[in-house]
Amino acid sequence: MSHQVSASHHPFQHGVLYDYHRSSACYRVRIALHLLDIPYQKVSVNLLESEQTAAGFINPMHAVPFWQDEHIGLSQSLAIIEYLNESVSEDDGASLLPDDRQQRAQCRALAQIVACDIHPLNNLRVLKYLAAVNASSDDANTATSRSPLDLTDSSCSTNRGALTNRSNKPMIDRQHWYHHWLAAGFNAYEANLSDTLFSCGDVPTLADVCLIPQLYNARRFAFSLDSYPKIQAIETRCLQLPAFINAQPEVAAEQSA
Ligand SMILES: N[C@@H](CCC(=O)N[C@@H](CS)C(=O)NCC(=O)O)C(=O)O
Repeated sequence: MSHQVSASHHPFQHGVLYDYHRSSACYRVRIALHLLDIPYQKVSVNLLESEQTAAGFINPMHAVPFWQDEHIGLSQSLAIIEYLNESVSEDDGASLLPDDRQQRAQCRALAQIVACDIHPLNNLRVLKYLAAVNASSDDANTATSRSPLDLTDSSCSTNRGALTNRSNKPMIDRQHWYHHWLAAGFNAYEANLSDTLFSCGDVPTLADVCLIPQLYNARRFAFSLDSYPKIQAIETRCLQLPAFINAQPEVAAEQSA
């Protein structure tokens, strides 16, 4: 499997990625674009300023990434990556998926551990919703208000790791929640790995494209990766490759500045 694509065979004239540098779903697409050597332009969408929620935003799901080219407008990172992959593979045989059918299925399964079983549960709107539910159960009793993102409220007390509000109702702690779903997913991911250089063989694939951004998020939330030696070894290898380095949030932020 090769990731080299000749410059004359780019499948799109006008590929545009609606992107936020810290979004891990966008980070996946940026890695894939670099691995497939597809040139593109970016439209920055600032999630912290809720630009994705604007009426008429290009993605009715109000999320990034979103891909637009002369043929299609497309949401969902995995759909975008498979579309990009197929568009390039048709011309050059480069692929982010293994040739072997069983390995291909296994690769998609690993990618979906991250994209379906970890990420959606730890997404910004889910964390905001948790915070709002916590706040409303407290506010109903105390008539205080707080930011929907503030889950470390001083009015919470801990009881064997569980948080309660002033009226002793259980609250969900953001860090606990985040770590719980990371551990569930990474435990399964690690258990599925064999002794190959990358997640599915000896070249990077769709699985690695999903894994690396999730590891970036895990570190942001102070999640220990000590229990995952194979995952860590794969991360080290990926982060030596230009396609992964150039897609990193810090690099993407500089490019957008
Ligand atoms: N399943 C979607 C998830 C897209 C998604 O939720 N993106 C996040 C950033 S990683 C987002 O835009 N969140 C905005 C929000 O939650 O308000 C995908 O894989 O593209």
